Amino acid sequence: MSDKPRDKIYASPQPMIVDFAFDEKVAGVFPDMIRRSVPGYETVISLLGLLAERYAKPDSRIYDFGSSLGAATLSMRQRIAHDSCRIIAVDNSTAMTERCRQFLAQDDSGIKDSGIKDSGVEVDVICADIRDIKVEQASLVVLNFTLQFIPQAERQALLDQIYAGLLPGGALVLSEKLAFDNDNEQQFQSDMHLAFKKANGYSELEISQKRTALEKVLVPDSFETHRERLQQAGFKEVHQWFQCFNFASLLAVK
Ligand code: GEK
Repeated sequence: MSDKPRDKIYASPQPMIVDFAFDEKVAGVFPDMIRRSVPGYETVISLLGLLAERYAKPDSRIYDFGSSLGAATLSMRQRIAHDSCRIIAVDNSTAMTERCRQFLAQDDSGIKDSGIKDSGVEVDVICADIRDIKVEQASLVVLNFTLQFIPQAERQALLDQIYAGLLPGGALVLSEKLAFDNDNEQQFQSDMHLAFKKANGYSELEISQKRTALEKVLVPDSFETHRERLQQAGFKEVHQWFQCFNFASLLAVK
């Protein structure tokens, strides 16, 4: 059982379903919501720390785009060995960035008290649209379940500008909900995602109301589309390092 506030946002019938937004209500229950909705989320978060340990270079920047409450930032900060690195966590929801700053402040003391690691990696939390941020001197950029919220027509330009700001050998982690071209696979993966949400205590009503709210907001692409975009941006290596049902994570290296 989790001690996090429980997500009941879509638990009662809503007269009109409005488009999903990362507002105060969502930010308040976000850790519970994402854990119960995205299969493999906690594994991806913890393994991001290992990827950061491998790719973060001294005197470089690490960008966490669509940072929400800073789970990916925290995981990376705990594993990055170079104090001269700086993490730039960016989200355009004020509800998320305000809470993110509080979580980071709490984590700071937690690390020092436990004596696990006194991380000197500084974090800037910025409330902005990731499309307006110029990526510079980056050894690692993380888009952990964020690109899916950017209009499809703007995804290539964002990846191009991330590529331009990465150092040679730098990496992009791209985690996304996937769509599948094969109808049978699409059916299987969606069925399993539905089973996952039900097993985590979401009712049919909650699942269906949230699906309607997300319909125009979260638009998934196929693995092939992601790979083509990354290659077009210039990435020379693209690896899929994680998949759990219809959620996957790719690593692209410059
Ligand atoms: C995690 N990465 O816990 N500019 C900035 N932020 C944006 C934009 C944008 N244009 N569009 C959406 N967001 C996190 C989880 S959640 C995924 C990422 C999910 C932000 C949005 O405000 C939200 O906080 C985040 O992207 C997506 O590892 O909820 O499924």
